[in-house]
Amino acid sequence: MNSQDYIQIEEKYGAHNYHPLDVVIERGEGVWVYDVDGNKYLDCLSAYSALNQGHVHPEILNALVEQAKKVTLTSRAFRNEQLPLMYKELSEMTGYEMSIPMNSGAEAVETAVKLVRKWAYQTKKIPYYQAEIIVAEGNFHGRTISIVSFSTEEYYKKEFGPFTPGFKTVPYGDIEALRQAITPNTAAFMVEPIQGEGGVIIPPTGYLKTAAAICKENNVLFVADEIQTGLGRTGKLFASDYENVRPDIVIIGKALSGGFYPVSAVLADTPIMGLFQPGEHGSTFGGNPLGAAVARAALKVIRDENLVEKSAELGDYFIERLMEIPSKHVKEVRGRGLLIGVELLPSAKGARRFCEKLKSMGILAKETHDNVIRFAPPLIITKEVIDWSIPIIQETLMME
Ligand code: IF1
Repeated sequence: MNSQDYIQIEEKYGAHNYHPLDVVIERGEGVWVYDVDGNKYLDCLSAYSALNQGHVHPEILNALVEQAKKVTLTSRAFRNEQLPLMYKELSEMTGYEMSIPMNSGAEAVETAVKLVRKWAYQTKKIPYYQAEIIVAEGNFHGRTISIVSFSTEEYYKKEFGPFTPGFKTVPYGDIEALRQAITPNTAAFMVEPIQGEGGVIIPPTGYLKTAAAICKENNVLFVADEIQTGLGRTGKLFASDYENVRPDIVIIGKALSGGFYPVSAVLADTPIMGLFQPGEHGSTFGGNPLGAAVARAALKVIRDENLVEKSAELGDYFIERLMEIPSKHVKEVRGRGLLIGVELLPSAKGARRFCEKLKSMGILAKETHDNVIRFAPPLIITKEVIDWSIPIIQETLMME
């Protein structure tokens, strides 16, 4: 069977909730993927930053295989010997006293929302069910009903109502709007330090720091969704580190598993995380020994291979080289670390056709928001591979 055969089957039997590039991947290794027709591509999406450690990292693979031979799932009705070590290593790496394990990013966001509300009633003493959470316009936090309830993108929520109340939106990057939105019933401000889906939007310098300070003044929790930006992607362990902000709650996912297996987590100190009581929250698979073993290995690779520093260095280099491309289509090249967006002018007529062209020349990248090409390769990429990619990206951006 070739690519077209697989695509036909997929279109017939699978829900049409995606419009993928027509490349049928059968194998991945490091920064490279191979399709069923034998073509090789540089992966410049990294599964939306879940593959910071690269495809099929041998150490994470080994952890997965070895753990799978022993025990994969205990449920949280019993304890297992991997989860305590994951907790401890996460705490040592991030500086947060406690964490709670989930699976998908959206589940971790839901968990953070529950935690924030619990804190609002128990600690802040907001009257029952009046707690409000402020979020930013253009946010992307996942796809559950509650999360799409506070999305500002029509196509993520249209026809999925009725929606969950208790959320307020303010423009991203607008400190005054945040200040004014806070009421005595505000429990938290939840924000992406860089908006990924929004088109790699970096807020004005000082925004996160001032927002965190305003939260502190008003006894409002500052919650950072670092699911996409965290664990080295932006050249720091967390993107919040750029402004020396230590959020009250941090949400991570994606690269926490190196792309092997869905593992997410919410991090906080004991006065907040300690509020959850037995039975109040959980998940069949969350904290299972296989996921915990994979996450431990994924974190170890980030540490041992200095992926945070690599992301910072190679990100700067990649951005510089992209900026040198004299294309009439480019409005702006921006990014932090290896989370890079190339925004095109309206006259370029959309980013999709450039992504198609890149694909035909061996680079997989994904457009976001119609007019931004996102370059986010695994953090193990080398200068040599970036040098290989630049002429291809240049030729693509120079087309009519
Ligand atoms: C899809 C976007 C990226 C996220 C942040 C939570 C989640 C995500 C900041 C939920 C997920 C994904 C999911 C993926 C597309 C993607 C995405 F373009 F839609 F926005 F990465 F840029 N918070 N992001 O970025 O995590 O439940 O998916 O594990 O196809 O939905 P999840």
